[in-house]
Amino acid sequence: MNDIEKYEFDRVGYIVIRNLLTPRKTASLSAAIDELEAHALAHLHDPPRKVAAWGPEYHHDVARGYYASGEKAEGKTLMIEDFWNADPRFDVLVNHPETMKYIRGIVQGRATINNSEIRIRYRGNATGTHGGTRTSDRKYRYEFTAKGIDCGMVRMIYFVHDVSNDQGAFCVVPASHKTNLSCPYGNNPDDEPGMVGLEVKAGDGILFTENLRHGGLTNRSDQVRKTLHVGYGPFWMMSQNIATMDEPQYITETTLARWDVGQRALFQAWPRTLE
Ligand SMILES: O=C(O)CCC(=O)C(=O)O
Repeated sequence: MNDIEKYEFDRVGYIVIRNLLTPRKTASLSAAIDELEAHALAHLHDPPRKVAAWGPEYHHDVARGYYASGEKAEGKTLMIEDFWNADPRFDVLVNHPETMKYIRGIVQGRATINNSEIRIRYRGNATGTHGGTRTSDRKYRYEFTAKGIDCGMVRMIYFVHDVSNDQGAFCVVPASHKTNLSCPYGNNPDDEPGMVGLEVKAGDGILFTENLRHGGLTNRSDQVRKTLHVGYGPFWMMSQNIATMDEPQYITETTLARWDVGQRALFQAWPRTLE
Protein backbone atom coordinates (compact mmCIF):
# COMPACT_ATOMS: atom_id res chain seq x y z
CA MET A 1 0.00 0.00 0.00
CA ASN A 2 1.69 3.21 -1.07
CA ASP A 3 1.57 6.59 0.66
CA ILE A 4 -1.10 8.00 -1.65
CA GLU A 5 -3.36 4.97 -1.11
CA LYS A 6 -2.88 5.24 2.68
CA TYR A 7 -3.64 8.95 2.63
CA GLU A 8 -6.78 8.44 0.57
CA PHE A 9 -7.98 5.50 2.67
CA ASP A 10 -7.59 7.59 5.83
CA ARG A 11 -9.19 10.66 4.24
CA VAL A 12 -12.29 9.04 2.70
CA GLY A 13 -12.48 5.51 4.18
CA TYR A 14 -12.08 3.51 0.96
CA ILE A 15 -9.93 3.08 -2.14
CA VAL A 16 -10.68 1.67 -5.57
CA ILE A 17 -7.84 -0.61 -6.70
CA ARG A 18 -7.70 -0.95 -10.47
CA ASN A 19 -6.67 -4.32 -11.98
CA LEU A 20 -6.25 -6.05 -8.62
CA LEU A 21 -7.00 -9.38 -10.31
CA THR A 22 -5.50 -10.60 -13.59
CA PRO A 23 -7.96 -11.27 -16.46
CA ARG A 24 -7.28 -14.99 -16.08
CA LYS A 25 -8.13 -15.04 -12.34
CA THR A 26 -11.17 -12.85 -12.97
CA ALA A 27 -12.52 -15.24 -15.62
CA SER A 28 -11.94 -18.27 -13.42
CA LEU A 29 -13.68 -16.66 -10.41
CA SER A 30 -16.56 -15.54 -12.60
CA ALA A 31 -17.11 -19.10 -13.89
CA ALA A 32 -16.95 -20.45 -10.32
CA ILE A 33 -19.58 -17.91 -9.17
CA ASP A 34 -21.92 -18.83 -12.06
CA GLU A 35 -21.68 -22.53 -11.24
CA LEU A 36 -22.26 -21.92 -7.52
CA GLU A 37 -25.23 -19.62 -8.21
CA ALA A 38 -26.90 -22.42 -10.21
CA HIS A 39 -26.17 -24.95 -7.43
CA ALA A 40 -27.47 -22.66 -4.69
CA LEU A 41 -30.66 -21.82 -6.59
CA ALA A 42 -31.35 -25.52 -7.12
CA HIS A 43 -30.98 -26.27 -3.38
CA LEU A 44 -32.16 -23.05 -1.74
CA HIS A 45 -35.29 -24.54 -0.16
CA ASP A 46 -33.73 -27.86 0.86
CA PRO A 47 -32.90 -28.92 4.44
CA PRO A 48 -30.94 -28.49 6.60
CA ARG A 49 -32.07 -24.96 7.50
CA LYS A 50 -30.51 -22.40 9.83
CA VAL A 51 -32.18 -19.22 11.06
CA ALA A 52 -29.45 -16.64 11.61
CA ALA A 53 -29.38 -14.56 14.79
CA TRP A 54 -29.87 -11.49 12.54
CA GLY A 55 -33.07 -12.95 11.01
CA PRO A 56 -32.63 -14.52 7.58
CA GLU A 57 -33.11 -18.24 7.03
CA TYR A 58 -30.35 -20.16 5.25
CA HIS A 59 -29.97 -23.45 3.46
CA HIS A 60 -26.82 -25.16 4.75
CA ASP A 61 -25.32 -27.13 1.90
CA VAL A 62 -23.33 -29.76 3.75
CA ALA A 63 -21.97 -31.40 0.60
CA ARG A 64 -20.45 -28.17 -0.77
CA GLY A 65 -19.93 -26.46 2.62
CA TYR A 66 -21.79 -23.18 2.07
CA TYR A 67 -24.80 -21.29 3.46
CA ALA A 68 -27.26 -19.63 1.04
CA SER A 69 -30.29 -17.38 1.47
CA GLY A 70 -32.44 -15.04 -0.60
CA GLU A 71 -34.03 -15.67 -3.97
CA LYS A 72 -33.75 -15.11 -7.70
CA ALA A 73 -36.47 -12.53 -8.38
CA GLU A 74 -36.89 -8.86 -9.25
CA GLY A 75 -35.58 -6.76 -6.37
CA LYS A 76 -33.94 -9.69 -4.59
CA THR A 77 -30.42 -10.83 -3.64
CA LEU A 78 -28.96 -14.32 -3.44
CA MET A 79 -26.27 -14.54 -0.73
CA ILE A 80 -23.80 -17.42 -0.64
CA GLU A 81 -21.53 -17.48 2.42
CA ASP A 82 -18.42 -19.59 3.15
CA PHE A 83 -17.85 -20.02 -0.56
CA TRP A 84 -14.26 -21.20 0.08
CA ASN A 85 -15.56 -24.67 0.85
CA ALA A 86 -17.58 -24.91 -2.35
CA ASP A 87 -14.92 -24.63 -5.05
CA PRO A 88 -11.08 -24.59 -5.03
CA ARG A 89 -11.15 -21.91 -7.73
CA PHE A 90 -11.77 -19.40 -4.90
CA ASP A 91 -8.47 -20.36 -3.22
CA VAL A 92 -6.56 -17.69 -5.21
CA LEU A 93 -8.13 -15.13 -2.86
CA VAL A 94 -6.85 -16.81 0.33
CA ASN A 95 -3.53 -15.14 1.19
CA HIS A 96 -3.68 -13.33 -2.15
CA PRO A 97 -0.36 -11.39 -2.02
CA GLU A 98 -1.67 -8.21 -3.70
CA THR A 99 -4.61 -8.06 -1.26
CA MET A 100 -2.53 -8.85 1.82
CA LYS A 101 -0.24 -5.84 1.14
CA TYR A 102 -3.28 -3.63 1.65
CA ILE A 103 -4.63 -5.49 4.67
CA ARG A 104 -1.26 -5.27 6.46
CA GLY A 105 -1.32 -1.51 5.93
CA ILE A 106 -4.61 -0.96 7.76
CA VAL A 107 -5.12 -3.83 10.27
CA GLN A 108 -2.55 -3.86 13.10
CA GLY A 109 -1.19 -7.17 14.42
CA ARG A 110 -2.20 -10.57 13.07
CA ALA A 111 -5.08 -10.16 10.61
CA THR A 112 -7.53 -12.94 9.77
CA ILE A 113 -10.37 -13.45 7.33
CA ASN A 114 -13.74 -13.17 9.07
CA ASN A 115 -16.25 -12.89 6.24
CA SER A 116 -16.80 -14.48 2.84
CA GLU A 117 -19.89 -13.81 0.79
CA ILE A 118 -20.97 -13.86 -2.83
CA ARG A 119 -23.67 -11.29 -3.46
CA ILE A 120 -25.84 -11.90 -6.51
CA ARG A 121 -28.09 -8.92 -7.04
CA TYR A 122 -30.94 -9.18 -9.54
CA ARG A 123 -32.69 -6.36 -11.40
CA GLY A 124 -34.37 -3.86 -9.06
CA ASN A 125 -32.27 -4.86 -6.04
CA ALA A 126 -30.50 -2.32 -3.81
CA THR A 127 -28.42 -2.85 -0.66
CA GLY A 128 -29.66 -0.59 2.14
CA THR A 129 -27.10 1.83 3.54
CA HIS A 130 -25.46 1.02 6.83
CA GLY A 131 -22.38 2.05 8.82
CA GLY A 132 -20.94 5.51 9.22
CA THR A 133 -20.39 7.65 12.34
CA ARG A 134 -17.38 7.24 14.64
CA THR A 135 -17.83 4.18 16.82
CA SER A 136 -16.09 2.67 19.81
CA ASP A 137 -17.45 -0.80 18.88
CA ARG A 138 -14.18 -2.67 18.52
CA LYS A 139 -15.53 -4.76 15.64
CA TYR A 140 -16.28 -1.87 13.30
CA ARG A 141 -14.11 0.96 14.63
CA TYR A 142 -11.78 3.10 12.53
CA GLU A 143 -8.83 4.59 14.42
CA PHE A 144 -5.53 6.26 13.75
CA THR A 145 -2.94 5.52 16.44
CA ALA A 146 0.83 5.76 16.92
CA LYS A 147 1.01 2.64 14.72
CA GLY A 148 -0.91 4.33 11.88
CA ILE A 149 -4.29 3.28 10.46
CA ASP A 150 -5.80 0.79 12.91
CA CYS A 151 -9.07 -0.76 11.72
CA GLY A 152 -11.49 -3.28 13.10
CA MET A 153 -13.34 -4.95 10.25
CA VAL A 154 -12.50 -4.03 6.65
CA ARG A 155 -13.74 -5.55 3.42
CA MET A 156 -12.34 -6.13 -0.03
CA ILE A 157 -14.87 -6.47 -2.85
CA TYR A 158 -13.65 -8.24 -5.99
CA PHE A 159 -15.41 -7.43 -9.27
CA VAL A 160 -15.64 -10.08 -11.96
CA HIS A 161 -17.48 -7.87 -14.47
CA ASP A 162 -17.89 -4.14 -15.08
CA VAL A 163 -20.43 -2.38 -12.83
CA SER A 164 -21.82 1.10 -13.58
CA ASN A 165 -24.12 3.08 -11.30
CA ASP A 166 -27.19 1.83 -13.21
CA GLN A 167 -25.93 -1.73 -12.80
CA GLY A 168 -26.06 -1.47 -8.97
CA ALA A 169 -22.66 -0.02 -8.08
CA PHE A 170 -21.29 -0.36 -4.57
CA CYS A 171 -21.73 3.10 -3.05
CA VAL A 172 -20.26 5.09 -0.17
CA VAL A 173 -20.56 8.38 1.68
CA PRO A 174 -16.89 9.43 1.55
CA ALA A 175 -15.37 10.32 4.95
CA SER A 176 -18.49 9.24 6.87
CA HIS A 177 -16.25 7.03 9.05
CA LYS A 178 -15.23 10.31 10.72
CA THR A 179 -18.67 11.82 11.26
CA ASN A 180 -19.93 12.33 14.81
CA LEU A 181 -23.72 12.33 14.53
CA SER A 182 -25.90 9.41 13.49
CA CYS A 183 -27.15 9.60 9.93
CA PRO A 184 -30.62 11.19 9.70
CA TYR A 185 -31.42 9.86 6.20
CA GLY A 186 -32.82 6.32 6.50
CA ASN A 187 -31.29 3.54 4.42
CA ASN A 188 -32.20 4.16 0.78
CA PRO A 189 -28.85 4.45 -1.02
CA ASP A 190 -30.41 6.07 -4.10
CA ASP A 191 -31.75 9.04 -2.14
CA GLU A 192 -29.06 9.70 0.43
CA PRO A 193 -27.26 13.06 0.08
CA GLY A 194 -23.50 12.59 -0.23
CA MET A 195 -23.79 9.02 -1.55
CA VAL A 196 -21.37 8.28 -4.41
CA GLY A 197 -21.53 5.23 -6.69
CA LEU A 198 -18.13 3.67 -7.40
CA GLU A 199 -18.08 2.47 -11.01
CA VAL A 200 -15.58 -0.31 -11.70
CA LYS A 201 -14.26 -2.65 -14.36
CA ALA A 202 -13.78 -6.42 -14.21
CA GLY A 203 -10.68 -7.22 -12.13
CA ASP A 204 -10.93 -4.09 -9.93
CA GLY A 205 -11.23 -4.23 -6.14
CA ILE A 206 -12.67 -1.86 -3.55
CA LEU A 207 -11.23 -1.80 -0.04
CA PHE A 208 -13.20 -0.02 2.70
CA THR A 209 -13.56 0.24 6.44
CA GLU A 210 -16.82 -1.25 7.70
CA ASN A 211 -17.16 1.98 9.69
CA LEU A 212 -17.83 3.84 6.42
CA ARG A 213 -21.45 4.45 5.42
CA HIS A 214 -22.04 2.20 2.40
CA GLY A 215 -24.55 0.16 0.42
CA GLY A 216 -25.44 -0.74 -3.16
CA LEU A 217 -27.32 1.45 -5.65
CA THR A 218 -30.41 -0.07 -7.30
CA ASN A 219 -29.56 -2.40 -10.16
CA ARG A 220 -31.63 -0.86 -12.97
CA SER A 221 -30.18 -3.13 -15.64
CA ASP A 222 -30.64 -6.67 -16.90
CA GLN A 223 -27.05 -7.51 -15.92
CA VAL A 224 -27.13 -9.54 -12.70
CA ARG A 225 -24.52 -7.99 -10.37
CA LYS A 226 -22.18 -10.65 -8.98
CA THR A 227 -19.45 -9.74 -6.49
CA LEU A 228 -17.13 -11.48 -4.05
CA HIS A 229 -16.79 -9.88 -0.59
CA VAL A 230 -14.02 -10.88 1.80
CA GLY A 231 -13.81 -9.41 5.32
CA TYR A 232 -10.58 -9.02 7.32
CA GLY A 233 -9.86 -7.82 10.82
CA PRO A 234 -7.85 -8.43 13.99
CA PHE A 235 -7.30 -12.14 14.76
CA TRP A 236 -9.74 -12.25 17.67
CA MET A 237 -12.74 -11.53 15.46
CA MET A 238 -14.98 -14.54 14.86
CA SER A 239 -17.07 -15.15 11.73
CA GLN A 240 -18.83 -12.04 10.47
CA ASN A 241 -20.92 -14.03 7.98
CA ILE A 242 -24.61 -13.60 8.73
CA ALA A 243 -25.34 -17.36 8.95
CA THR A 244 -22.49 -18.01 11.38
CA MET A 245 -22.19 -14.61 13.10
CA ASP A 246 -19.64 -14.65 15.95
CA GLU A 247 -19.09 -18.40 15.63
CA PRO A 248 -15.71 -19.87 14.59
CA GLN A 249 -15.16 -19.63 10.83
CA TYR A 250 -16.77 -22.54 9.03
CA ILE A 251 -13.95 -24.17 7.08
CA THR A 252 -14.30 -27.86 6.25
CA GLU A 253 -11.54 -30.44 6.72
CA THR A 254 -11.40 -30.86 2.93
CA THR A 255 -10.76 -27.15 2.47
CA LEU A 256 -8.08 -27.07 5.19
CA ALA A 257 -6.36 -30.06 3.63
CA ARG A 258 -6.00 -28.11 0.36
CA TRP A 259 -4.41 -25.06 1.95
CA ASP A 260 -0.86 -24.30 3.00
CA VAL A 261 0.10 -22.99 6.46
CA GLY A 262 -0.14 -19.33 5.40
CA GLN A 263 -3.66 -19.80 4.08
CA ARG A 264 -4.82 -21.71 7.17
CA ALA A 265 -3.39 -19.03 9.46
CA LEU A 266 -5.82 -16.51 7.98
CA PHE A 267 -8.73 -18.20 9.72
CA GLN A 268 -9.66 -17.73 13.34
CA ALA A 269 -10.31 -21.41 13.87
CA TRP A 270 -6.91 -22.46 12.50
CA PRO A 271 -4.38 -22.73 13.96
CA ARG A 272 -5.83 -22.13 17.39
CA THR A 273 -2.35 -22.09 18.91
CA LEU A 274 -1.75 -18.72 17.25
CA GLU A 275 -4.59 -17.05 19.17
O1 LIG B 1 -22.21 -4.18 -2.75
C1 LIG B 1 -23.26 -4.03 -2.14
O2 LIG B 1 -24.36 -4.08 -2.68
C2 LIG B 1 -23.21 -3.78 -0.65
C3 LIG B 1 -22.05 -4.48 -0.01
C4 LIG B 1 -21.94 -4.34 1.45
O3 LIG B 1 -22.77 -3.80 2.13
C5 LIG B 1 -20.73 -4.87 2.08
O4 LIG B 1 -19.89 -5.51 1.42
O5 LIG B 1 -20.57 -4.64 3.31
